[in-house]
Amino acid sequence: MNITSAKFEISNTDVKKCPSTPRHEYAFIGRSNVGKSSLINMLTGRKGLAMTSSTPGKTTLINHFLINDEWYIVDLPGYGYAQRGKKMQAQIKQIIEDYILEREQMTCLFVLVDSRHDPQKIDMEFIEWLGENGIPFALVFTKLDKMSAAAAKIQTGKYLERLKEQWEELPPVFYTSSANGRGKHELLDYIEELNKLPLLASGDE
Ligand SMILES: Nc1nc2c(ncn2[C@@H]2O[C@H](COP(=O)(O)OP(=O)(O)OP(=O)(O)O)[C@@H](O)[C@H]2O)c(=O)[nH]1
Ligand SMILES: [Mg+2]
Repeated sequence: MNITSAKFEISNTDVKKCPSTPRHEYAFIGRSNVGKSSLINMLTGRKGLAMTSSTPGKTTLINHFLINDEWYIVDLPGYGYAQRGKKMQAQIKQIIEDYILEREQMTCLFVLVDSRHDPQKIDMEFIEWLGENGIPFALVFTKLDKMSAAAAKIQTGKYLERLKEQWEELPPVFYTSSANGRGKHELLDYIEELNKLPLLASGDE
């Protein structure tokens, strides 16, 4: 699939105020600084669409982008950024959880993990929580340009092994780099397939 148009639509802290038009929607989540906003820019081919920063904690709102006048990409705040302070962390956690649990038109949640790191407790617990709540998700390894192919195979392999301890079947897995475009076509093709499915949300379509 090609992306021919990508427009910022709205930012929210409240899931109830998110766009009500029934469209397929794909959200990007993961620890702060994992590369969510960068991946959205890479996928859409628009560098400044989602705001990125080398300092963690940049995205603090639910951001909707309308793609090809047809479906949404959603940039979410990252989780697990301790420097935010307890109150702000709790607020962000609430925003994320409400969005994930209440947003019926969210067809798939892409969970990003930094390919350089060993499996992190916070990611494993988050993924377990998704399972408990029946949330459809896929796993996206980011920043693959930062390591050799051999090292990447070992690191990402460790993650998948850990997941197999929790899950009988692994979710779809994508290997990406926002720096060199790796994984773009695979991700967009996956979304294209999901877009063909009937939207489960409100029956008023
Ligand atoms: N080399 C490399 N750097 C990346 C990649 N993706 C993101 N980065 C860098 O990682 C930093 C964080 O990227 P963001 O896209 O802002 O991360 P985020 O997950 O949206 O972060 P928050 O909004 O703070 O939760 C930036 O300095 C990016 O340039 C990648 O694939 N390769
Ligand atoms: Mg961000």
